[in-house]
Amino acid sequence: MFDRPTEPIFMPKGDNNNVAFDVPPALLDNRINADAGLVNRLGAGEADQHVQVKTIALPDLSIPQTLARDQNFSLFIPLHRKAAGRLIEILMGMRNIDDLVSMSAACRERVNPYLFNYALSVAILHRPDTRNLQIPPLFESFPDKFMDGAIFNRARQESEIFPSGSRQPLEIPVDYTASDLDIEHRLAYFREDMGINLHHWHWHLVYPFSGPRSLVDKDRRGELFYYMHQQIIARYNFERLCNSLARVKRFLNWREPIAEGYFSKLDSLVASRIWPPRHSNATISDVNREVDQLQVDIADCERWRDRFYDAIHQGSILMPNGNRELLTEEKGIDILGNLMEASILSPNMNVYGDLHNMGHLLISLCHDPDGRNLETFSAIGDPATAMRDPIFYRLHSFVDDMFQEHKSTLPRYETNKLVYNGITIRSVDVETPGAPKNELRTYWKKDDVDLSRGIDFTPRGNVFARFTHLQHTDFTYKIQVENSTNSPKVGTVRIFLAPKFDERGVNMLFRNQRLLFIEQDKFTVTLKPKSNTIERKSTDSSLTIPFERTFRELQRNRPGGGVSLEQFNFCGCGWPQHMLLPKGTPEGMPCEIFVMISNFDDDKINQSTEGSCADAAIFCGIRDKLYPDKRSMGYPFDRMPRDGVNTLADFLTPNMFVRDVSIRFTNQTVGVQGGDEPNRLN
Ligand code: CUO
Repeated sequence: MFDRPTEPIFMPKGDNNNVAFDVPPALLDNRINADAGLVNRLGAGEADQHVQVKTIALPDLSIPQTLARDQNFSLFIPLHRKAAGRLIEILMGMRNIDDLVSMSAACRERVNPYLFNYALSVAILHRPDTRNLQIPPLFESFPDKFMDGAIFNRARQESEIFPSGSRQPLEIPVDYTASDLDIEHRLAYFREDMGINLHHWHWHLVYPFSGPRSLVDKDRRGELFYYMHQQIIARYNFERLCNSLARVKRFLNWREPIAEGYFSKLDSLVASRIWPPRHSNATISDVNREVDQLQVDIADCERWRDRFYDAIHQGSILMPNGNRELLTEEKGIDILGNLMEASILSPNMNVYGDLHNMGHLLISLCHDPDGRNLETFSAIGDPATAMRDPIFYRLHSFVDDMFQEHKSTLPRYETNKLVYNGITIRSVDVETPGAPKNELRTYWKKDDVDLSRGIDFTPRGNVFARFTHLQHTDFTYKIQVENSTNSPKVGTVRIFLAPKFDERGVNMLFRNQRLLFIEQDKFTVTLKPKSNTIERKSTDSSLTIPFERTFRELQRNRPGGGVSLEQFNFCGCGWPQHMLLPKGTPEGMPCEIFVMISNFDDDKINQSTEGSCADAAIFCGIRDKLYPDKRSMGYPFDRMPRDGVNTLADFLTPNMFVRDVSIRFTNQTVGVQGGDEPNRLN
C-alpha cells in the first residue's frame, strides 16, 4: 500500500517483494476501471504473491478529496487536516484487517498520495490489530522529501542502463543546497540529516494534533511538544556553537525581513514541481488563499501571541465559559503546549488561536500569500521537511521562549527537590576506544538508501542513493557512586551534555547554560550499600533509536546484513543514534557532562512497559503508556535556579557530578562498510 505512491495499487512490485493486489473492478477508480486491459496487463503473472481484495461499500470521500491528487499536503493547513482526520476515521473504523485492506485499496486511487500515506500510517500505528505491523520509513515512499531532487533523473538513467545488482550507488554531495557564502549552510549537515527529519515526521505521526480525539489525547502530549522541540533548539544551538555561530535569534518581529533564505532543492514527485524556495530578506504577508480555504493575518498571530503572554503572566487561561483555568506547576505546561501548537486539545482556540501552526504556514507561503502564482508552500510548511530550513529554528525559538516565560513563573527547585539523601556521585568519565579519557570523537560516514520503493524504475530493482552523515565513535559512561545507607537504593540516572563556554568563549551563567543542556540518556539503577560502578554504553541511550531502525531498508537489502522483519517491531520515533553527539571541533569542543541520580520514589510511574517499544522514551514516550518519568520534562534544568545559584557549580548537590569532556571532530569520511557498526577511527 505504501510503495510507489503515484502508481496504481494493482501493479506488482519489482524483483524482490513481488506483491500484487487483486482489486475488484468495483473498487477501482473509474478512469482506471475503464481501462480493463491495463488491469489485466499489470495484475497478471508477474507477482509472487497476490492479495485478494474484497468488495466493500465505498464511503463518502468528499472531504478527503478536497485535496487534489497532485497537490502537496500539509498538516498545518486546516483544510488538509480535516481531510486527513476524516480519512483516519474511515480507516480506524474498519472492523477487521480484511476490511482495512479493502478500504485502503479503494481509497488509495482516489485521494492524494501524501494524505493517503499519512492517514494509513496513523491508522496502522493506532489500530489494536495492526499496531505491530511496520510501516516503511517515509523516505522509502517519498524519497523526494528527503534528498536532492537532481538524484532522481540520474537514478532513472542508472536503472535504464544497468541491470539490478550492477548499479552504482548515486552519490549525493554534502553541499547541494547552498555554498559556504551562506554562513547558515555550515549547519546543513544537521538540518538536512535524513534521520533527524524522519524523527520529526515520526514524532508528529505518533502525536498527531488532529484526528479522532482518542488518538490525539495522549499522556502529557502538550508538555512533550514543548520539551521535544526545546531540546531540538538546544541541540541546534549547541551545534551552532561548534560551528562558530551564535545561538539562534528568535523570530520575534513577524513584519521584519527574514535574513535567512532557503532553497531546498527538493522536487515533489507527486506534484511534479520543485518546492518553492525563500530568498533572503523575504517578508511574510497576510495569507488569503482560496485554494487552501485559508485566511490568516499577521495581526491575528500577534493578538494570539499577546494573549499567551497575558495568560502566562496572570497564571491562568481564559476558558470558553468565561472561567479561568490555572496554569499549575504540574499541568500548566501541558495545557500551554496544546494551546500553542495548537492541537484539538486546545482548551480555547477562539481566544488563543493556532499560533505555531500558522507560524509555519505564513512563512511557508510568503512567496505566494494569495495564491496568484498557483504556488504551494515551501519546506517549512511540512513536518517532514520543516527542519531543513534555518527559519524553523527561529520560529521554534520564539515558541520556546513563551514556554520558558511560563517556566520562569514556577517555583525554583530548592535543594530538597534535588538531593538524594545518602547518594553521592564520586566521579564520571567517558571512554572512547582509541581516544584519550573524556574525549568524544565524531567523523563523517557514508551510507546508502534504496530509492526503488518510492519511484518506478524500469527495469525494476534496487537503486541506491549514497549520502554522507555525521557519526561518532561509540563510547561508555563510567559513573562511581557511593551509597552511604545500609540498604539498596533505586535511582534514575540523568545524563546531559552542554557547551562549557558561550559565543565569546567565556563561562555562562547557569540560567543561560541550562537551556543548552541536551539530554543524552536516562535509566534506572539499583545502588547497593557502599561503592557502585555504573557502566552505560552510548548505544543504549533512551533518547535514540539505532541506526538500523532509522535506515532499516538499507540494512535489510544489504547481503548478509541487517535485521529481520520480526526483530523490527515498528517503533520509528526516536532521535537518530548517529546524531547523539554534536559535531564538536577539530581542536576539541570544550563541553560539560552532567550526571544526576534522582530518587526513584519521586520519579516512578507504576506501569508495566513490557514489549512496548520504550527505547526512545525521552522524546517519544512509550506507546499506549504514561510518560515514564513523573518529574517535569527537562528536570532539573527546566526551571530558573534557586537563590544564590549563579553557575553550574553552585547548582550541584552531592548526587550530581560534572565532568569536562571534549568533542573532537575528525574530518575524515568512512565509507559504506556493509555492517551495522561503523569503522572505529583511532
Ligand atoms: Cu514539530 Cu513546528 O512542530 O514543527
